[in-house]
Amino acid sequence: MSRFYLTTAIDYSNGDPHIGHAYEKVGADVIARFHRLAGEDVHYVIGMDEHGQKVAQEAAAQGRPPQELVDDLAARFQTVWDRLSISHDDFIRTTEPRHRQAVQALVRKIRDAGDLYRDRYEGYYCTGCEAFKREPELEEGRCPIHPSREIAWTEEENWFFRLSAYRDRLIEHIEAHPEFIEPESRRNEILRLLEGGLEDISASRSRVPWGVPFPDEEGHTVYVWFDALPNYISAIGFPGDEFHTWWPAGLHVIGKDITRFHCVIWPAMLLSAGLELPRTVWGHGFVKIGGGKLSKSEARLLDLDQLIDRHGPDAFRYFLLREIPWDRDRDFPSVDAFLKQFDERYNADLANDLGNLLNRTVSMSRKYRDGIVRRFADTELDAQIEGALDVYEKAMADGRLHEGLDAAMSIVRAANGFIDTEQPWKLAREPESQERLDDVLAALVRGLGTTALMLEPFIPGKAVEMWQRLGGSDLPLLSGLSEGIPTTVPERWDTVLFPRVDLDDRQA
Ligand code: ME8
Repeated sequence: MSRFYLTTAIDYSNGDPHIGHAYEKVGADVIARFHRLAGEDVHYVIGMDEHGQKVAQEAAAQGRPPQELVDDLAARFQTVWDRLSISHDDFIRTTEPRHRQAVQALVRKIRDAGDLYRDRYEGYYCTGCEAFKREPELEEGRCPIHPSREIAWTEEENWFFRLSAYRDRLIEHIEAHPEFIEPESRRNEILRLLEGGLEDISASRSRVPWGVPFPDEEGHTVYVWFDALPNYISAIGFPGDEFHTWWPAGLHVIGKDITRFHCVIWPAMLLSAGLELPRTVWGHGFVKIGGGKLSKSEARLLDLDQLIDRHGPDAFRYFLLREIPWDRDRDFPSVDAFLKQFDERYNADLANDLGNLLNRTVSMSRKYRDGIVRRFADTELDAQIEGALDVYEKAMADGRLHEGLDAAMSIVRAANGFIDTEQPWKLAREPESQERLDDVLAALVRGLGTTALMLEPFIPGKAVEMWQRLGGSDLPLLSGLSEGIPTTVPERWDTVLFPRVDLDDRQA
């Protein structure tokens, strides 16, 4: 069985989970679930980035010990991920002993390779990015990504990592393996950055006690990015041999703001330590409101628990992936516009198109055939189902999740059109059309069963429910789909899959 190791960014423990975090974890979960459906052995890891100045400052602002803050936030994030059915196999926290040991082992390997040296750092530091900044990167003395934060002038004796030595090897690797950075726009950004040259970076901090102790260097901690990036190997047992079960990773999913860390610094660290590089780093786009980054108040208005309560967890997962392409940004004009779009999508796609199709199919199958599904010949709908399944498998394997989702929903649209043209209620009255009626009903059941499987990565709970309403029990793998389509549709359930909401009554 082929293995697929998939990770997301580990989230900073300095505030509540927000919609950007949810988008990333759900998107990666869709990928994990798709690979499982394809029969692969998947290991999906998410977690928390709990060290560094940003977290220490937040704890100080709240007057609490940092460990207490990060424990609370880890529990809070995990509760939301459970509510959203994120199917991760592990949850790594950078304050865990297994992580500390792995980071120290990696730092030692990099030092043994001759890539660490002591020097004095003088320059700016942005706590928002947790990164050192060069003068030309600042705008009017501030970080353009975190303009509300003060930039701190920093002077410290540090350990430096010889990043500059890896520039040529990184360019060669990216050119020889274009799939290393996806989508293409991100690859081009990184190539431009590398062409501009690389400077060595600081790998330790002497004034930030909240971190992993730097090996054999009293008073220094490991710089937070040097600590965070190795989570991808600490979670699978590095430096123990078991780490080779999953390494190299198949895919690191991250946001576009941190591609530099994942496509330059991380691979350079791995090369220095003599470890293999991940196959692909995917830099997804950003959820924006009003053209800008999510502000704190917007994030609060788009509270994840409330969004999940609004139409249920699956509807929220559906909306995120339906509206925000996996390879680009998506800007909503305002919080209200976001909510309105969510409600409309819910009613149009899930309550009407999908929910009604299921209802109609089940009732007609019961009414005309007591639920027995019989097929004499293929119909036009069967051909459309085959075509959609092909498009889906290719799009999903390439990470075009929005196209995969659209392929699944194209079956729903085709099936609704098919009912309108075939008019099964008329066929039922015509003695000469009885075989056609069977074929039409069989194609509808097959269409919905196929859609349920294709939608499982996106709406895992409702997909199983759809499958059961058609008479199935456990969902099959993609390879077992054609033999697995249910053949006896049970009585109608008295609940609806996605109850319609009355939009006039709803306040945003
Ligand atoms: O960057 N839309 O943590 P983080 C989409 N700890 N994605 C978004 C987003 C938005 N509006 N806002 C943030 C960190 N993200 C580091 C990562 S990995 C070794 C360390 C994404 O909590 C962001 O791009 O700031 C990142 O991938 C993830 O959420 C966590 O962001």
